Amino acid sequence: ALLQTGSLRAQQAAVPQARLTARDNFSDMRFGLFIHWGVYSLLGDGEWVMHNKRIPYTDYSRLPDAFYPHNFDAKTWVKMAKDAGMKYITITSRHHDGFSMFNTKASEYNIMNTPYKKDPLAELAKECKAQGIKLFFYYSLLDWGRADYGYGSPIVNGKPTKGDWDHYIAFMKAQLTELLTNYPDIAGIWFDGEWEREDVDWRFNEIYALIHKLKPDALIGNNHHHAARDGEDFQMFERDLPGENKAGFSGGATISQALPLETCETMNGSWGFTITDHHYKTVRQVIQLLVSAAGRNANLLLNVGPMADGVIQPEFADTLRAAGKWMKQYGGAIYGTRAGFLAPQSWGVTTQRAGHQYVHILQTPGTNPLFLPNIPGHLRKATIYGSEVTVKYTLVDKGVLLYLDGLGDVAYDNIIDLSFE
Ligand code: FHN
Repeated sequence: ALLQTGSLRAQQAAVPQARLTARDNFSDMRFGLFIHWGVYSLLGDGEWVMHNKRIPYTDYSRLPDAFYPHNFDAKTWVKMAKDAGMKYITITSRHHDGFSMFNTKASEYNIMNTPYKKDPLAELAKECKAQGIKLFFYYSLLDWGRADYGYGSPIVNGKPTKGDWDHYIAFMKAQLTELLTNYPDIAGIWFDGEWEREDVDWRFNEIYALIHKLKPDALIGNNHHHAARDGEDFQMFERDLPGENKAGFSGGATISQALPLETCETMNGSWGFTITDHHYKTVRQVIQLLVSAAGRNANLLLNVGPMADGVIQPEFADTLRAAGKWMKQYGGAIYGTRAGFLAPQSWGVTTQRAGHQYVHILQTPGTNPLFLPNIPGHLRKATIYGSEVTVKYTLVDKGVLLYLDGLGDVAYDNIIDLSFE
């Protein structure tokens, strides 16, 4: 059980039951597909191409004229996620380039004004519902192109000196209202880009209240790289497991004890489709990341950047398929679990569900037998997960010595299932 301080309990008490349940269900899912897809996908140089290559907005905004994803098939994408053992999808509805990948009345700069003239997010929402997958929308707070955002202008008294901040906030509210009403099954919003302007008044109290009013069980996450704030329902860690700071983003973020956690990572090194990026993660790396996240109480949101034609490149699809095979066999030690009794170790992690602690051995430990201190209760048996093969053990003091001989038949992760009375 999570230790809760008085103030955390008070915060929780103010949150309606529908949202608390949705948060719990969110954690149960453990594995999701992140999708970065937009007009930038045409250039095959990532979603930051406009900024990185200093492409003037007027030039960049000709890309939509060429956007026609003739191979996009929502059914294929959702099935791919499902076969990978993923339980949800989070897709870019609008990224920093400001282009809306959905049918919006709030801006002309949207997918309906491409030759495609259709709303892929609507198709995706329909398919997700049909195939029982949750759908979240990524939404960028930062906008490189809109005049009212006034990109690059200094902030004075909580507002940018150029642009029209009130107008921009109203625009975002209008779009969020569309996203939460036109896609009624939407599970939540994944904000990003706040870090571009730390000193502006983002009016999150109003924005979050609007979202929760429109859909009381919608979950809000904000990739601001700080401790979670009031009104947020889950805390994400970009390219880091909670508690790590490899990516240099989450150094200051204290890990929420009350909220679900999520780690997002990419299949290679890029979010949006990048033709030159062949740094594909292996199946082993993906599984170990997923397990390491679960052992830290976090979901893994694993990103693919589909090509402009709507196809998810085969290198990604293959890995997802293999991950799905693994999840089918060992998902019982991942889905619906929480971080186990033992804090993450150099050799691996633990996850738990009622009556069970799963010991995931990801690297050969330095010692055999392996000592686990302070086991939670009376150990009834230890087996190799998913089999009747017993693992020898001796109880010592309040812990257990596990004899690891004969392990190694589980690819990527040796899971020992400790059953308790
Ligand atoms: O700038 C974005 C980036 O393009 C991508 O969307 C990632 C995903 O976590 N988030 C931002 C960087 O913090």
